[in-house]
Amino acid sequence: MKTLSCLLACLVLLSGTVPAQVSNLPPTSPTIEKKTDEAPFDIREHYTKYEYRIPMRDGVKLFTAVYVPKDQSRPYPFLMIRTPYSVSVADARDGKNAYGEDHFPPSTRHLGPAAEFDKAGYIFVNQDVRGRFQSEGKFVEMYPHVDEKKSATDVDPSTDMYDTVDWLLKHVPNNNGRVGIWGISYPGFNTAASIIDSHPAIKAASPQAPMINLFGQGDDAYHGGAFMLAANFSFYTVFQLQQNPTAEPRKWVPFEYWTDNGYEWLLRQGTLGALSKFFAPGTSALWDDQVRHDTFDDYWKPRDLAPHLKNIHCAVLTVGGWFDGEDLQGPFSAFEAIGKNNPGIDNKLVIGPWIHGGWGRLDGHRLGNVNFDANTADYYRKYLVFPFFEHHLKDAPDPGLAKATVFETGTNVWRHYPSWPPPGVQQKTLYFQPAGGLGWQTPFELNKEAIDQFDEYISDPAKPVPFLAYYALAVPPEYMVSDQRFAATRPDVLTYQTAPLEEDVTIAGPVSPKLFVSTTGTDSDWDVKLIDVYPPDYPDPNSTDEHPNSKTVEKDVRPPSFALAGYQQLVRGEPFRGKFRHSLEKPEPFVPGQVEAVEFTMPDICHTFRRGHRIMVQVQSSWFPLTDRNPQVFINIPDAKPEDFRAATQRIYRAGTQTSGIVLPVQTQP
Ligand code: PG9
Repeated sequence: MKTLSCLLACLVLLSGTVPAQVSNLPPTSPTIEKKTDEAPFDIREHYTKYEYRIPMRDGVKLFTAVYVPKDQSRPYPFLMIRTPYSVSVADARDGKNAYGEDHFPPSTRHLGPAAEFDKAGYIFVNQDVRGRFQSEGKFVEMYPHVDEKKSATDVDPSTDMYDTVDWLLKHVPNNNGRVGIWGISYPGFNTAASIIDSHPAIKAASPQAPMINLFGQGDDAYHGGAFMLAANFSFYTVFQLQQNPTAEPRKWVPFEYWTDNGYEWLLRQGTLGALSKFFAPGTSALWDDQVRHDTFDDYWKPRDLAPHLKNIHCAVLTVGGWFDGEDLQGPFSAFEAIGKNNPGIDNKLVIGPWIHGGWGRLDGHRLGNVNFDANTADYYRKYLVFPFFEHHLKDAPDPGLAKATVFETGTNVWRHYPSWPPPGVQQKTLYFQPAGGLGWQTPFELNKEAIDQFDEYISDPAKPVPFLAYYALAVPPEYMVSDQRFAATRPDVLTYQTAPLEEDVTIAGPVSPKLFVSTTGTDSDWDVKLIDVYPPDYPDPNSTDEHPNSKTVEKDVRPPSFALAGYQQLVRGEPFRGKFRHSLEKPEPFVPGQVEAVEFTMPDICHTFRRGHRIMVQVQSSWFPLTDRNPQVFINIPDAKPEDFRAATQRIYRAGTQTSGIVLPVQTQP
């Protein structure tokens, strides 16, 4: 291991960075490793499957599939997943009957977070959560945690987990008395919610892309108070309440738009209220909850999991992706709350350059037209998540993971930090300047005569700014790194950019726009995009860059399709609905023409803008259909009528004391 550390230290020095904590991890593969064509691991050959209906304290029985290694020469830990999407590891979306002790996942799937787990041997436990598929009970969206449990009927994911673990320990032979739990997205939420008041046998958990707060904090439903329309309409037209237990998992049949142009289709539907007609009678309950609760109200407050993440006694490895279009903020909220509420536990974070769940199923070498020069997801599976569970559940050597293992885009290196955000960052403001400039000097410092300067545009809800330059349905995840040149040329998008950078600028942490605005309306969205502008002579991607594993590349991560010279890569974008500028609970109208401050925080990044690139900021008042349209009048938007939607003239002020800009956590030391 000493040799390895020396090697890593040399590599680290060569890469010009000395991470705050040199762990003993093997370095990221500097090249794209060819996958070995080994035969897929046959689960049926190595595991016996059992199905149980485990009784909870309130009498409800939860359907639980258990896969036990045939090799009984040694005891094994449990490794669980608790899901609302059917225990079928083949996922109910393929419509096959996923149940039955003779049904095994196809060789393309694995039972654990990575193929390594299946081969290493665990007792895998897959459970339908309460109220889903073959489990009894009532499904509740993001099941609120019950702090004061007074009787056996006070149940929640933590009690269901506690009762399940108790039962498994007593009924499944040859276990080693330890339990791990993991899951991505909703299963990630269930992982975080299930380890509260941990059962003592739970030794390790990995909440991955967990939803922590669906309103206002950047998870699935609302971002800055704007409703994430395209993603949620596509999701809730399929994810609906069921009469439980269901005889068979329904096939995940995506909504049929009869077009590939989601922008035009959703624009043509007009208002949020008009979309209800596309739900069969009695199937819109979950959708209605999302749409009707459009402030941080008594529906959303108990569903904010962060304040309940207490009394956790296991090691936690929270995982997320910089380009997760669904639950980008959840991993940061979970990592922060678990660390704050449970001092002393082994609480760690991994963030890679991945789309939602990409770390579990892709090799992570590319997204859209952006290349990461290594199989980042393979690295995570092999050197991060697998050793984490092996150590805590089987006493394998401690992998020595850093507190925060994060992939720095732009330079394409893994950083191993003692905290997140990392030490050594300085909050600096890039100010909007005249003629579309962007710089560390205020316009006032540039020109003392500069007062009351502003830029303005007309925002027309009938012609909202698209979030894609091409036709698509739902939300193609590559949008989070896509080219923004199509928007920069629009008259309803303000664009500010620096001169070409004379040196690298690394941003590590949350990014906070601070705007001074006015509108002729009484409400408005202020959507901000931070963009990396490639130089005009940037070399074309290697057209022979036929990734050796290109057959494994999913449509989400399509290979480069054009030259990158002048590419305007989205690094982070976030909407903000102006009526929430003082409170997410109590929206307030704008006074037409009155200048107001609008300040908000966008989810974290870890990105280096390379020397010769430019930093760009775009500001706009619609981002469709990523978010729903703001009528630009102060109104209850779910009840808005088509005639309520009005154009407005928007102003961004950049002079005197009302100088708009964006606050960036600039890394001053590597
Ligand atoms: N992030 C997905 C989701 C959860 C809850 C509401 C809407 C979407 C998911 O993949 O679970």
